[in-house]
Amino acid sequence: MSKQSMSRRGVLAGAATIPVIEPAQSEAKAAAPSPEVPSINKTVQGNGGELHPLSSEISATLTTNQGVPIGDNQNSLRIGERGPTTLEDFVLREKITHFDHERIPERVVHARGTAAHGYFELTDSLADVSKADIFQKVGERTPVFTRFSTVAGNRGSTDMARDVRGFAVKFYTQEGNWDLVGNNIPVFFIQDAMKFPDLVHAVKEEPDRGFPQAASAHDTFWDFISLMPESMHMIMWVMSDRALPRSVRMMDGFGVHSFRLLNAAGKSTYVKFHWRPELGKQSVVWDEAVKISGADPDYHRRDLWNAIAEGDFPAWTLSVQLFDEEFAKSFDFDVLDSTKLIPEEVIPLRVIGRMVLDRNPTNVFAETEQVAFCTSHVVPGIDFTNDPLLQGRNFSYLDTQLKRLGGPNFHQIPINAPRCPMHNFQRDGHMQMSKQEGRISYNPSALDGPNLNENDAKGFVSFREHVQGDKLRVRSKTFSDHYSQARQFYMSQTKPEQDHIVAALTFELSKVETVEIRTRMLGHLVNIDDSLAKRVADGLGDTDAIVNAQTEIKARSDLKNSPALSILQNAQPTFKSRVLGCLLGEGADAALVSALRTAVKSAGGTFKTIASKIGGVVGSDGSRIPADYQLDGGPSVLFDAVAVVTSKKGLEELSRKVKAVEWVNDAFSHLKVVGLSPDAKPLGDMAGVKKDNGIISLSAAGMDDFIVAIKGGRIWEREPQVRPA
Ligand code: HDE
Repeated sequence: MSKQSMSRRGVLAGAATIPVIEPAQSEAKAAAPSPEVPSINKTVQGNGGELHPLSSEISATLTTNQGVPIGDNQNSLRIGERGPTTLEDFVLREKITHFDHERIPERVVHARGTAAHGYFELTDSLADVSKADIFQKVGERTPVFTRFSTVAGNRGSTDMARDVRGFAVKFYTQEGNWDLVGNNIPVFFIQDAMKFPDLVHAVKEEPDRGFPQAASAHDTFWDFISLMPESMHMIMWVMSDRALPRSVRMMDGFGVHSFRLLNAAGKSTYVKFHWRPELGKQSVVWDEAVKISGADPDYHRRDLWNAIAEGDFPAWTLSVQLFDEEFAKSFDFDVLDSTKLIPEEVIPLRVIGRMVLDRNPTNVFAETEQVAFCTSHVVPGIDFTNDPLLQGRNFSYLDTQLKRLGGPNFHQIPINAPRCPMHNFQRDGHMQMSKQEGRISYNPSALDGPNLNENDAKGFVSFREHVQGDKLRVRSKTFSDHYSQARQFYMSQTKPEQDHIVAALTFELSKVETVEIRTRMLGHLVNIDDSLAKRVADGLGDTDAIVNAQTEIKARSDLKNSPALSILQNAQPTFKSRVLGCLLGEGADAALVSALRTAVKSAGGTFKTIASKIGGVVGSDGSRIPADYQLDGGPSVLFDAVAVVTSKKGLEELSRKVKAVEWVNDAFSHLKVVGLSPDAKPLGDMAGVKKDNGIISLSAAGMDDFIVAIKGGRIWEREPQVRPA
């Protein structure tokens, strides 16, 4: 027998397997104990069962799921060296079977998500209006797990789609889990849960062709929308910059529906929940979003992960808008209609707490994928309203989790398990993980056994609401105004923000092949605002007269503008947590690079270098300045502001590269602040850079102008020049 055939290939001599003689080096390494292995085994063990006294001896050994030590993890059991594999090979079959079942159904919507652990700290007590424990004691911290998501795309789609973002928070309170399953936009497309499957089918990839992925710019979406006037307010939001967040750390969150808070006396106060990012809101421009999708489709998840890993913990304030029945009756719109919001100028936000995300998941499947949010997960002191969307959601989420997670015991998966005592007489079921002992599995019982009883003082009690009426399939007339708040949103935007809405509608509708759908949409836009419709029609090259869509209620023009609805009117100058990309040429002024790095860091930002080679460049003082990105892998779309530092010699080399010219041109056309060292100016000229407030000459002697400029964000005045209407 040759030496080779005696190796770990598992040869048969007669009926007996010849034992391993010469394990390959890598195999020996795989089998050798390493510090990580025991903990892996422990996790696999993970059923709470006690270890057999002998098993510690083999704790570094790979085992099957039954705990059987595995002798060979490289080769399947076969007949003869080149023969067929045996059915008997339970090690192979178990491993492959488990692998085949690794995926669970992805979420039909919100499939692509990223999440983190953290805490919520109460800063203002709501004890007068809610008996919920989480709202009582100022300073009390409640653990949370928060998942951000896009809606339309599948799990592997880009983070940068134009889309609503999910903002779902699971609070592990002392009285059970409360899930606030919100979005980054305060209104929704539809008014009744009945329409949700239609909406989602319309926006998802078209079923006959399987595309487009993660995009609303196609016929079925706009066909549906153009037949659903109730979606117009939401359409204004999703065509705005809100649908293109720069980072999930820089976007709002909203509970959307009106909920109820109940105090100890059972008194109800309506509430709307708002999350506000402490880093301020920031969006990207559309062309940037498209290019980031190519450069880094994981842009948002990487950003969140890195920030938390580096200790730069994102935080949001939680605010409430509180109101009573009297306000609800007097308000211009129905507070049960999720296509409407209550402007902050009408009911100001009261800040009650702060959420900080300070820990990344350690296993995306176990945590981000298996987390099961349900709107029906509320705690005593928080209750529902009759919003027909919320009522439908209360059914849908639980139903979804049963399908996705496979059975009624999904609350036992660690990420979903409450962190407070939990006991009842629900028993058994698929994947029951606990040993539910004893004779008593019912209530009431007078036998010896667990004596669990309801508690009407502490327990969940629904708001006592008087409800009476005929059983009907109707939509309340109070839900009929579809255009007024759409108009109010559009009117409340700054000029650049309005331009973006026009551009987004023009882009999306230009992708619609069926002319009638485009015409129908223009009929809705003209109901919102004449000039909006005309500008979009003009952008589409549609010269026909626009015919108003039929409507019972015309858009009101008496609603006051709400500056709170605009991102730009609320922007605070800051470079905190933002990134500066510095393109380096050979011989770059080392003192200038160092001054830039220091200034950016002291403004709270991150400094990244980009060079033709990942090895970096040799600076003016002869020392090597390493690069964080090679030019092709570090396009300027990945940075909030840019600088180019080069010598004359380095300039020559950079100018020959289309990529370097494109790098500067993109930054300029994405309205970024561009800092240029004296020798970098010709590269700016080649890239079409024209002098404005955002084009700064860099000098090691003074960084102040540059830092003030980058804190200001984008140079909006440049936009008409680079993207004329
Ligand atoms: Fe959801 N939604 N939704 N939704 N939704 C789901 O639940 C549904 C709605 C939202 O990170 C699903 O576990 C219906 C509004 C978020 O895991 C599903 C209706 C808002 C997430 C579902 C709505 C949301 C979901 C899919 C109309 C903002 C992701 C997977 C009545 C307030 C949570 C899942 C996570 C997920 C149903 C409308 C937010 C199918 C029927 C309005 C953030 O159950």
